[in-house]
Amino acid sequence: MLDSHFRKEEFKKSVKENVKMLYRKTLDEASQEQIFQAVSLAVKDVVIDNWLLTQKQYEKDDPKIVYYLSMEFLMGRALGNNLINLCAYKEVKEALDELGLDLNTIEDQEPDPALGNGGLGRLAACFLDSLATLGYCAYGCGIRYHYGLFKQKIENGYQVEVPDNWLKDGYPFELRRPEYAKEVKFGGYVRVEYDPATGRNNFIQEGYQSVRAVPYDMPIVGYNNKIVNTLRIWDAEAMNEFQLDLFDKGDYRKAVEAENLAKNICDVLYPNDNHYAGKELRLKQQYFFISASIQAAIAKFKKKHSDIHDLPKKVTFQLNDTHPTMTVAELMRILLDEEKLEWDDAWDITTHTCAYTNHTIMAEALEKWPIELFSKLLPRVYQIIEEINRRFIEEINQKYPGNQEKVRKMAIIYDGQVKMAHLAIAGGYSVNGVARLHTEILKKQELKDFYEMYPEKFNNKTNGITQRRFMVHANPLLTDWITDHIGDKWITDLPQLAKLKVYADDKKAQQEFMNIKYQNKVRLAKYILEHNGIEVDPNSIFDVQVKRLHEYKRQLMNILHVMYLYNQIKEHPERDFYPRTFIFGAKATAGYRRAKLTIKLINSVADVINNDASINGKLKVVFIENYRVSNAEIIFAAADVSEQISTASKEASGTGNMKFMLNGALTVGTMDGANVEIVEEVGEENAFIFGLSSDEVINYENNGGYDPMQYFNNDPDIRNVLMQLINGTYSNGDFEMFREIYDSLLNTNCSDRADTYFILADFKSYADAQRRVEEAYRDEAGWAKKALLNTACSGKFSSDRTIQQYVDEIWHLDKVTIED
Ligand code: 26V
Repeated sequence: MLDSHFRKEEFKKSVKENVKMLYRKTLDEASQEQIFQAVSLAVKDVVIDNWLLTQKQYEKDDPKIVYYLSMEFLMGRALGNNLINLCAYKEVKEALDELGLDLNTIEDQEPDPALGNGGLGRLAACFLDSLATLGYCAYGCGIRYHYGLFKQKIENGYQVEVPDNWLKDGYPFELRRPEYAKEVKFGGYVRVEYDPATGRNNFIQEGYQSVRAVPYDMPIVGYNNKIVNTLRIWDAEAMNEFQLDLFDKGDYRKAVEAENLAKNICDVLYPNDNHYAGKELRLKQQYFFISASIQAAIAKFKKKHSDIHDLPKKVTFQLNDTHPTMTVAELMRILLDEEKLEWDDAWDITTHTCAYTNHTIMAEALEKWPIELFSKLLPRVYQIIEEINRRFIEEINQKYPGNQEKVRKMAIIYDGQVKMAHLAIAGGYSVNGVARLHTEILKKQELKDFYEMYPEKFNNKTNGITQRRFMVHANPLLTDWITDHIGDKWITDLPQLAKLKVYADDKKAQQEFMNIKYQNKVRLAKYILEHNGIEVDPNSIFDVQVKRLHEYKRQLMNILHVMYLYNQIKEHPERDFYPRTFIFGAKATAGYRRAKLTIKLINSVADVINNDASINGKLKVVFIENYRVSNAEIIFAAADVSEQISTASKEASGTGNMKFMLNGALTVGTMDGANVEIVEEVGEENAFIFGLSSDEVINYENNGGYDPMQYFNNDPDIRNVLMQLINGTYSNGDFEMFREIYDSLLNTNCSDRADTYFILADFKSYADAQRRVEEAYRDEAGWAKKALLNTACSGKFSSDRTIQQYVDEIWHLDKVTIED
């Protein structure tokens, strides 16, 4: 399907026109950035036609809508992706070639919209792509942060954070929609007023400050189906009229306060990943975008439907973790105070409209807001939560008479705190984990009491990724090769990749497959040279760990193992050692000291090893600065080995693991998160599994008995490596630089338990898995077969499959096709 707007001549004309109109320039005078804007505008023109068409169809069909509510959408660049999904990439590339322009260079002008931290935000972006591609009516709802996730610079081996001013040149793929603005109220108090007409109390919020929420819409282009959905992100502005009103009354201070309140709500994405900090501004952000989104959703519903009781038939609010849990209370507020429903009615509607996804079992990520803070900022919402809590405790008491322990563990408000996960579970009809193992741990451990009370709410939805971005856009060579062999249906039906299995033993196919991998490694090597100034050998094994830096993900174990290998090579220079390049990419939350020190350690080890001529380049270590969606695409395509080495039970799913697998990398991993299902699909012989099981880890955690000192005392290899942390080997003789890391592994005084993440327990079995990697890689045909099988068996991990399961088992949406 080739849209008429992408007839080359017309497209070329449109680009030239745009450059003229926007900048009063001719093509050869325009900068690459200006050309990016002009090309994007030409693409947007086509997208907008389909956007209108889609909205018309929705208007006509009135399908059920899912609102995917998320504090984060880690979208990555839009231009290339839109061209892929419009099936116009190649045509546009040619058209631009003919104008003497390079599409890759133009794509590189686009800032990465980085409105997310990591896995949870990127998953939201993949889901939007799949929803549009499968033809479901869906809105992403979020926040238009003016500054996305910080950019990372490495200075002297340390991470330095630089603000990400992604909007500074204007973002061509957003549309401001002031006509849909909503008022959001903060603070003040609640006045109760008896209404004789209804015989009920009215609850009126007074003395509050208002913020105007203005939506910006971004198009979400479905693949080859003319569907364009909407990501709606809200920006905060001062309420001008309201302000004037206050000013008239002489309340200047309040007017200024309201203005300031609006100013900073959308300033910046909180850069924490898996760590709750309890900041007031974050609570403001949560209520801000939820109130605006829910108001807009109800207004839209009421345009077509007269009976609010039908809401659950037409709308689902999916809560992406607990961050949007305010939805439960805000929906109750609207149903009670504005729609004037009785409590039971309102609760029935709410609990059939909201659904919650849990993305982590890390205790430090659980959101618990102090009552003080909450009730001051959101007095009416807090009142409603109190009543939800009162009734919920009643229910617990009915089910477990006299069991105070249950109340203590399950109450929504307890110990002066509002527990958002408990509210999300009580207030919704579905609770899901994001991989089979994760969901089982939720049911058996973290949320055991809730599972016991509401078993019917619990379900699993194993994560997935979109092959449109992570294969078609990221890996054009492999895309063409696959399509040459099995046709192109896999682009919307990933399990078709299984048809590649017949080529696993085919010598020619193996060679072609590995040759493509080689070319992608050359591409990455070039990127590394340009951006890091390090030369790497594309013939070496590319062993990659890219993800947020967190102790539970154990980048530390990886670099300790590199130190161990280096020792081995120095001690046994005569031994055969297959050249290896260890590649890291990771951002650490600014305040996370130990994570930042781990980055310094990786860079210090890299410095020593990369500059040691005596090892003949057998080992290289690269830390790729500013890991993000755009360079991720280059990295996944080039990886031989995928490091998925979290402490078992800690990684809810992982999604990078799936991107590597799709691109033919072999997993070195623990039996954690979705790794379990990856191994199930590809076979244990095509991965390198090691380490404690989640049961073993949980058992140690519950019953004690783990002593890292034992490993230190009994294993000279481990002892050597640890001593090098404090003997200056990697710190120019400074004994103190990495002492904290050393202590974290051995010293019980510095945390409640030393080596919280069982690095020493798993070290040797990790090293053994890595030995197996080397051995396997030496067998060229054997490796090619394994790599090819990883791609062939990755069909399950498409977000298309995940979304279809959400639709079938939670959302029950209607499929829409565009008639024209
Ligand atoms: C949590 C928090 C806690 C409160 C403060 C700020 C903040 C910011 C982000 C998060 C999200 C952490 C949860 C998360 O990203 N989980 C990841 O979700 C992925 C998608 O389901 C999954 O693949 C990863 O295993 C999981 O770590």
